[in-house]
Amino acid sequence: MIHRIGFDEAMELYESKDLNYLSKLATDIREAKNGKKVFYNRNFHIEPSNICVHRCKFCSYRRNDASQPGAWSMEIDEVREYCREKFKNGETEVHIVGSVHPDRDFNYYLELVEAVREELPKSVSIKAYSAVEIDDMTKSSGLTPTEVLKALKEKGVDLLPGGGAEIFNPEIRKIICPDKSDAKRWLEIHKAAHQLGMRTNATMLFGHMETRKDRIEHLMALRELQDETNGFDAFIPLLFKAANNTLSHLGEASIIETLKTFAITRIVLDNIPHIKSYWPMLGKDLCQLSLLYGADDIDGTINDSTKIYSMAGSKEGNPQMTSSDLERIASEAGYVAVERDSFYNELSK
Ligand code: V47
Repeated sequence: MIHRIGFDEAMELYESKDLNYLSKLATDIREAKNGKKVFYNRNFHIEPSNICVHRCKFCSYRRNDASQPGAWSMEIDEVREYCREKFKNGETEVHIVGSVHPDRDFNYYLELVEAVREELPKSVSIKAYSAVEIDDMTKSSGLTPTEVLKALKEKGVDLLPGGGAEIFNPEIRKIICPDKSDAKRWLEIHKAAHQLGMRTNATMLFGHMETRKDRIEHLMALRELQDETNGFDAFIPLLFKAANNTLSHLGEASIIETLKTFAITRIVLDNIPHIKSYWPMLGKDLCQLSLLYGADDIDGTINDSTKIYSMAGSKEGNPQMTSSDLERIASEAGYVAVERDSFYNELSK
């Protein structure tokens, strides 16, 4: 049994220049938890709109209103058509992530889930919405998080994605996303989901203004909630991409800092089973390398259905991979790719 790491020890490891040692520590933990398996799923995203009331400085995707170039907003029928277009190869998950649209109310989001549920087979899980979107739904409906989540669950939401966590430090949050749900609210919404028996993910946006200390504190807040609820399945370190946003001048974290962050994440989050390496944002090469620093999940086939990262400068312009592409990424790193469903049940071929 590896002992639980404290803040000072985590900081010390982060400062270490011995990348091989960090890789070894993280790999020992990932192999104790997940053996030689690298999980992936067949999935696609629905991004219903990029028109958003929030002004997050790291976001390259958002637009103020429909008149701005590059803005879009899907009506329910368009969402239905999009599902028919994207569902092709036995996908098992659809991930809905959008924006906090100024003119959409709670009913729209319920109808959207209902439409997706009707268009896709029962074997497809619906992962929606982020805690920030759910917080907005509580405001527009006057309901509590639990009531909103219950209603979404009834319409067909199976699990929650990890978006909107950014970095929990209030001072940094005040600068990069001043007007959206704070850390306390994000954690409260995930806790409410866990109490309803819903599995959720967690994220951390790193490589902008935050320090290593902020990152470790973020991880520890997640670890504390997980001790209480055990509702998180996966943690996704999201590398800040710097193109076309108001934080572009900050540049991006180096490859070494990124790999160290994966390793520290795996070491600190001893109670979260999976660390997901999200290739549409990292790029395929860095995603593959992260498998040697604690990651055990490479998410999905995507089918060219997300724009958030390409708009922020990811080199994966129209992201899509086949199962064999994902299997190759895992096997070259010395691992065995295993297709999973949204709840990490292994699927046989
Ligand atoms: O919260 C926005 C991030 C997140 C940028 O749960 C950016 O399986 C980098 O949460 N550079 C939304 N990141 C996406 C998300 C997610 C992604 C993949 C898998 C899962 C999951 C969840 O995207 C936002 C924000 O942190 N983001 N802009 C950017 N410029």
